[in-house]
Amino acid sequence: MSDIKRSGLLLVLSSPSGAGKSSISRAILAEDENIMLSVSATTRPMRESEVDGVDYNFYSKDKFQSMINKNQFIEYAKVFDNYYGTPARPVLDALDKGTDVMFDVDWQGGQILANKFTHDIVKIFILPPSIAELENRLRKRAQDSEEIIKMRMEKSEVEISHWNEYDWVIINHDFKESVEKVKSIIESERLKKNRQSGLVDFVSNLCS
Ligand SMILES: Nc1nc2c(ncn2[C@@H]2O[C@H](COP(=O)(O)OP(=O)(O)O)[C@@H](O)[C@H]2O)c(=O)[nH]1
Ligand SMILES: [Mg+2]
Repeated sequence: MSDIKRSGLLLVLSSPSGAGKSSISRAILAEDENIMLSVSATTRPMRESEVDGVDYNFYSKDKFQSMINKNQFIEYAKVFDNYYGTPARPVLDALDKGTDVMFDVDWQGGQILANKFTHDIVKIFILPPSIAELENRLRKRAQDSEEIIKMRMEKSEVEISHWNEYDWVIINHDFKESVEKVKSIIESERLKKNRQSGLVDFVSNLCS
């Protein structure tokens, strides 16, 4: 009776490009074995630093479209000029086993996931300390052309405008501090009473 498993949490992390979200999520994933990353599919070209199947599944537009047709995405969106989507199967399997799943998706993905998984969703938004700092980080990364950096900066404003749809907001002044903050959010969310399986039995044993 007491080992009814809770289903996993959906940890949605959004931010404008260059706010530090990817580094933060990587640090959390490396430390916590009960969290897996939802590896998205995308039609955008692979960056030099990326690994196919690890950072994204890099697909052609045709392959992506055929997955849409077969209903294989939980959500997908057009971001910049490319498609990004969350493959359903790995996510549903993990949640079923009680594994928490982290999502690096934009505000559109966040909205759809929140509508589909009302109870188990945790939405976290990462803000840059300033717009100048955001542009700095995009340039330092030196992975994108000037034209793409400009477009990303314009899109950043749209992404930032959705901050209020999130449960938790972190201003990323300091990488290590931000990682600690995300960790404490996850710990707190796991401690919510209706997410602690076996609590009723535990308490009734305690008092019998
Ligand atoms: N809706 C949705 N957005 C995604 C997905 N995967 C990535 N994104 C978002 O697409 C945007 C662009 O991602 P990317 O091209 O990797 O550039 P980045 O901004 O440097 O991380 C980011 O806001 C990601 O969070 C997905 O599966 N669904
Ligand atoms: Mg990213």
